[in-house]
Amino acid sequence: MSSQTVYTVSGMTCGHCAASVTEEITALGGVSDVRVDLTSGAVTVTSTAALDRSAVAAAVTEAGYELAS
Ligand SMILES: [Cu+2]
Repeated sequence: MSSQTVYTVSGMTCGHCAASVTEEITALGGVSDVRVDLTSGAVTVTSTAALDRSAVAAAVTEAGYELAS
């Protein structure tokens, strides 16, 4: 069973930003898909189990951006 969560990430402006965030979140265990909408900052993460929000926040910070909501 997979779960899907939409996060909002602030500070992303281009495809490179999106790629950085995608790479860091993908590195979290159990993540099967990451989709970034640059216009809204929405990051849709599909994972095999519910993710720890603080782990996602840390991954986003690692990429150089901030989890907004
Ligand atoms: Cu960028």
